[in-house]
Amino acid sequence: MPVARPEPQEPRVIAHVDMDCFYVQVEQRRNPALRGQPTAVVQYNDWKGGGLIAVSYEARAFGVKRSMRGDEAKSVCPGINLVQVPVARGKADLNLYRSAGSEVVTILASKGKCERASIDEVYLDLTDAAKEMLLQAPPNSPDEIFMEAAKSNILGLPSDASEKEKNVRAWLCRVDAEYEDKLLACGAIIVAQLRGRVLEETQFTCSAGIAHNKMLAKLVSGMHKPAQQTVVPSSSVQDFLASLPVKKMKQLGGKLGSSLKDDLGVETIGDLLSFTEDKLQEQYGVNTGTWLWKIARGISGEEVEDRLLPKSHGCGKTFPGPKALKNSTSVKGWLDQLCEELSERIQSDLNQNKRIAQTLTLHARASKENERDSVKKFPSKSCPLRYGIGKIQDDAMKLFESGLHEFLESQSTGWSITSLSVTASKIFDIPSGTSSILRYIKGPSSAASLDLPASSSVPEDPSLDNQLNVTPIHGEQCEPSTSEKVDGKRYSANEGKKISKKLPEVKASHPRFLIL
Ligand code: TTP
Ligand code: CA
Ligand code: CA
Repeated sequence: MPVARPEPQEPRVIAHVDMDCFYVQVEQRRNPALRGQPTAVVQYNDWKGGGLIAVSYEARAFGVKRSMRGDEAKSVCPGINLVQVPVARGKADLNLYRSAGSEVVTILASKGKCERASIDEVYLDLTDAAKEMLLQAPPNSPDEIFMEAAKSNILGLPSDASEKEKNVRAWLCRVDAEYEDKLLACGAIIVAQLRGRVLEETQFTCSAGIAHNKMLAKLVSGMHKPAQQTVVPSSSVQDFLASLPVKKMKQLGGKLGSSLKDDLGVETIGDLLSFTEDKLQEQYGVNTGTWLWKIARGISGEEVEDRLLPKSHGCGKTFPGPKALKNSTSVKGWLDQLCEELSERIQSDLNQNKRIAQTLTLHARASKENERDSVKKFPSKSCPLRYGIGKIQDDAMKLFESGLHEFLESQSTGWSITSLSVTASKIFDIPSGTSSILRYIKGPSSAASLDLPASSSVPEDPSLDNQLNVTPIHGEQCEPSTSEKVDGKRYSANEGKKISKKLPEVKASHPRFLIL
């Protein structure tokens, strides 16, 4: 459920940085012959040439889209290079892309608080760096970085292309500007500098949004791509939101967004301005109502978290068309593979970063025989996570069976599964000096469970109990999202008034989007 956070008193400078056609760039770095060529990365699959998951901007110019399969992409762009995602255990192996993302994060984290938000994007809080720049070297030096910053897109400036750079340069160094605009100008220069370093050190281009809060920075980072940045001065927020379709907002991609449209006739974020806070609270509850009232005004107090590591680990696979799984044996075979990878990933997170995951969640997409568009979704199921491949595999299968039972509503009908994923979440740092836990988890065998000594100094959490049952602790219906956050283009959310209560923290992942 979206919650309105108190707004900070002081203006902040927040950036959202998103890599351009990320997997394609990683492949282009591996094989420079692909640079500048129409290229797409394809998910391992031989059905209709595999599903596209990343498309270069050259290929986009031919009309190639991520929703296409390889065969279709070839028909609209015969010269396209299709690169297969590396495969391990019969499924996509994203390690290459994950570590490329980490290279970028290391550079971006050098100027302030950095939150890794997905495999290819981060939020940065550049407030202190911008203040320091303003004190020491106000933005007026015509060096390379300034020239790059002068290519920024500043919302609200005249869009006359021939004058654009001149206008932006003037905006960046206005002496009579408001303090908060001056900070934003410094932010634009810092981001230009960071993007330059990313390019130099990794060969990757990225795009960015720079604003006074996370929400606005995220909304504009994908507005001008590739290799560009967009700045949102406070004075242009109202115009920007006035025409912004509600679905562009991360939390409004689902039922809440649909309800705004159907029940209140709200099409754009700006349309929300015609409702009082009371009315929105009455309709959607106190928290969501206030949150809606605030976003209509571009207000968002959400902090950038100091986190360079992923919030969860997920492994998934889709089984499109004829590949759909139709019996428990084949589901078990694939679940075992997914759990093996998940187990390796959480184990290495534990070894390298001293972090423990507490919750195991299973998501699936299913349909019933003779029911093409099943209304009922396969419910996501969670349970406390027990370390050790065998335990994770057993628990995941039990979660699947429990979900299937609910999905079928006691009918004895055929079914098919078109996507499966397992996620390890609620990850926390082991407090330093807690060696007993490490010893326990590493254990004498690889199937050691997370049996914590009673004297452990780990924060209390019911899922860390020394109990081995796998009764799902969250048995809620969870809508599998149809999209992941994609630079403002496609979103999903489950924040409707009713379902938000049922979904405390477990989010469904995009079946084709493999979480960090
Ligand atoms: P995105 O940032 O959504 O897209 P992108 O980086 O390919 O392109 P853009 O320039 O528009 O930002 O996703 C980052 C990577 O995540 C993408 O390169 C491939 C992967 N991905 C999937 O595997 N499946 C998906 O459905 C999506 C949306 C992304
Ligand atoms: Ca991207
Ligand atoms: Ca992204």
